[in-house]
Amino acid sequence: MQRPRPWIWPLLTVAAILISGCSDAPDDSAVTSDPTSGKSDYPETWRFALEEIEGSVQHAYAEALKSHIEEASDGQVELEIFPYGSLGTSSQLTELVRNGSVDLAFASPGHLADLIPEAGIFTLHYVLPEDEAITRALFSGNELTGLFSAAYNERHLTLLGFVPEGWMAWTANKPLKSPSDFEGLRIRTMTSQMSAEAFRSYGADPHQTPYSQVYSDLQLKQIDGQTNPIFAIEEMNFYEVQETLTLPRAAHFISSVVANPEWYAQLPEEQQDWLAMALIEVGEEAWDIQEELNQTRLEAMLEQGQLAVTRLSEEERAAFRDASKPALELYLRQAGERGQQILESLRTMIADLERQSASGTGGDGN
Ligand code: 6CS
Repeated sequence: MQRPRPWIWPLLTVAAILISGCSDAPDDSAVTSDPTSGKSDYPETWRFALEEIEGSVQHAYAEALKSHIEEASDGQVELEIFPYGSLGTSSQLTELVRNGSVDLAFASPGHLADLIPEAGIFTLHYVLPEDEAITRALFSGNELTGLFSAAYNERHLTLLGFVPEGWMAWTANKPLKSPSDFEGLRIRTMTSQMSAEAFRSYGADPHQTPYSQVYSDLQLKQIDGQTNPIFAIEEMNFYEVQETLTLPRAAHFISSVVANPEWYAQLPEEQQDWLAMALIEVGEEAWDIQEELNQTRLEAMLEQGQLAVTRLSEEERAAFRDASKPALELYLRQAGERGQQILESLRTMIADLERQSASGTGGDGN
């Protein structure tokens, strides 16, 4: 499938200006309701901005959310999806949802952590468990989301949930098996200070750039490597301009789904319920969506025979875990007391899930 590349950013600015000027709030004169059914006779449109292109995990998630909401509302609500490339960079999307130009958006902590340092915990390495069933349980239910709600609210965002999108892989032109392999490596990271610090801790020279710039920077040799989940490395064609893929099992790519607080607050209770129900249902499907996409995209890249894959041993991972401490210290400095509490709560939740798993009692993260 031909995917968009290169990116035409000036057009996006125009699109962002256009969308900021339009509103779906119905003009009173146009509203006609059937008083017997309580239904308005026009569909209401909710605008959902994505940080990823069509075919991605976020796009599959948004399509699933769309069908759940449209079905639950019997067509009274339509979800309009704006894939990456139609509105702006991740940071710009966050601004669009904060100012109400879009209603819903994906906001990845890797970009968001400068605004919401508490969310930067997901940029840290070796904090989330290696066991995927435990990670899945951790992200199901509302307990984890609840830890971050106040931090998001204070920065004018309503947090609706976190979406895990798979393990982050490292690509470069050499295997990255020890921190010394990172010495001086110009690696592209997401734009927050914490994203960069995770690799500066290994001795790398991080370049914090938008997603849309990564391919050309690799092609033009402005950078030596980058980090992203496997499905993204395939669909953004990064594998075409890289020779190695290292699988360190250090961090998952986590994104968050956010809403504009005023938009969310003015939704009738019934619509908030449709949204809440759809988020629960799609949240359960999201893990399978990412697992399938990451698996099939890895196979597709391997078939092309262009990338050499390295999986780190436990010993090699331990060396990175030791070297990652400066990034944890930056998180604690920037996220303060609440960040410390989030870290402790997260560790307690993981330990509880590990105990339940070891004793065979399971657990769903609630
Ligand atoms: O690397 C990035 O910037 C982006 N990566 C993914 C997989 N999703 C969105 C994010 O902006």
